[in-house]
Amino acid sequence: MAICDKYIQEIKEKYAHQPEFCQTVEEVLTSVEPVLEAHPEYIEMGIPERITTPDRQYSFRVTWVDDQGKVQVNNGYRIEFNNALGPYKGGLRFSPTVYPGILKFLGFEQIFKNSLTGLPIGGGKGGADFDPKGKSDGEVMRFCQSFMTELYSYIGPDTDVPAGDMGVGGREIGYLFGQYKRLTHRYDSGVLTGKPLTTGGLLGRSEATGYGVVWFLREMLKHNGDSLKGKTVVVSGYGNVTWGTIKKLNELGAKVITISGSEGYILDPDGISGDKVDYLLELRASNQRKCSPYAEKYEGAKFFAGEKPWNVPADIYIPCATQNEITLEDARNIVKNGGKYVCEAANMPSTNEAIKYLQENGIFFGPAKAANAGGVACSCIEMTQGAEHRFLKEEEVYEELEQIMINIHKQAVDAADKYGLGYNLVAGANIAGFEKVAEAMMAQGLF
Ligand code: 2IT
Repeated sequence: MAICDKYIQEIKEKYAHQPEFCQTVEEVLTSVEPVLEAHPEYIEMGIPERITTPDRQYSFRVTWVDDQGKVQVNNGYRIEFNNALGPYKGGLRFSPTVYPGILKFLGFEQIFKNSLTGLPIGGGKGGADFDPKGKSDGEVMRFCQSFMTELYSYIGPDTDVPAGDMGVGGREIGYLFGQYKRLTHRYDSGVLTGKPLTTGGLLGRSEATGYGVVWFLREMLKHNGDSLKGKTVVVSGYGNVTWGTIKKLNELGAKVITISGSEGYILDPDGISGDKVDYLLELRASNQRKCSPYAEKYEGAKFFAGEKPWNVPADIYIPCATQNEITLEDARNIVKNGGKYVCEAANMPSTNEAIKYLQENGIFFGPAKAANAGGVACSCIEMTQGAEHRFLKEEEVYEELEQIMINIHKQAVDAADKYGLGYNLVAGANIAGFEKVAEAMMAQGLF
């Protein structure tokens, strides 16, 4: 029996009520099996148990008043998962789907993603079961202020540094930062990242995740003697990550033909380029969680209600929306339709069965924790900018980001090679991310 099986089994029994967390633990521990075999001292020092258990988890009530004067109550959380490499770092998600299992899966993934960036950041995640859909600006501000009132004593530029995730963008981070400042009387620029540009934000942070994904994808293609020029791409989502991804794909000569929302997907055979790309920002700002208005605005585009875009034939597929949006059935469609590459931009958008099927059927697969690490990498650059009390130029940011993405791809390739696993970026990314954290944990004694 493989060493990792025992740990995976224990987690599955103990956390059966948190299936997303069990899913990511299974993926990571299965990948690092050869590392555990080579390092019995990791087992002796309890690395598998300790790395799968958060350092600490905060949960708090968030009380606020809506526009009708009615009292509203939500649940807020911050999970500080592992700080072996640096302060806890990871986004906040505001969505009615948020519960501790979602944040534990995101926090666990974040440990290895942050490790892969090569920057000194640990892993954490937080959020609330607040639904931004249809909320007024005032309601969002009052919610953020109340959320920060509960959170501020746990975070700090060298302790724990939240950022955005689904439902949390520059506007929300601005309100959260304003309240942190009110409560502490400190302009701790490095306490939050993804700040508005007027408030210590980093030029290029909004584009960072999407640009990073495409630079990572370009490395995958290069490795296989291929290029993005003339490739047809199916992407999902319509938010910030989708927007940045499409912008960079267009720049590098690929053609993007889909976006999606929770209510269906858009097929635009002419390609989503020019002002259509900026229209995505409008869609997102409307807070309606819908992509269908795109088809009303642009001739030739068609809306498919209640469907996902994975049955549309293309060379490359980039899930940018949410967890588990590519199931085994979707993976079968991708293979059947002649797809060659799947590169994950959202966190854990593919089920483990889907990943396995895609890899077994010759699809080159780029896992999220490697491919979408550009966002958090730029967050760390934003922390540095804050600490240095200056502003970086956009070119400086992009130059560093591009290099980070090239390095992440190389680390994953090398790690898989070291254990004789071939071009397996899933195993390689998990191994490279894990090794650094495990070594730091060994160096720091029991915690
Ligand atoms: O999933 C992610 O990497 C993020 N939401 C960004 C985290 C961050 O701290 O910038």
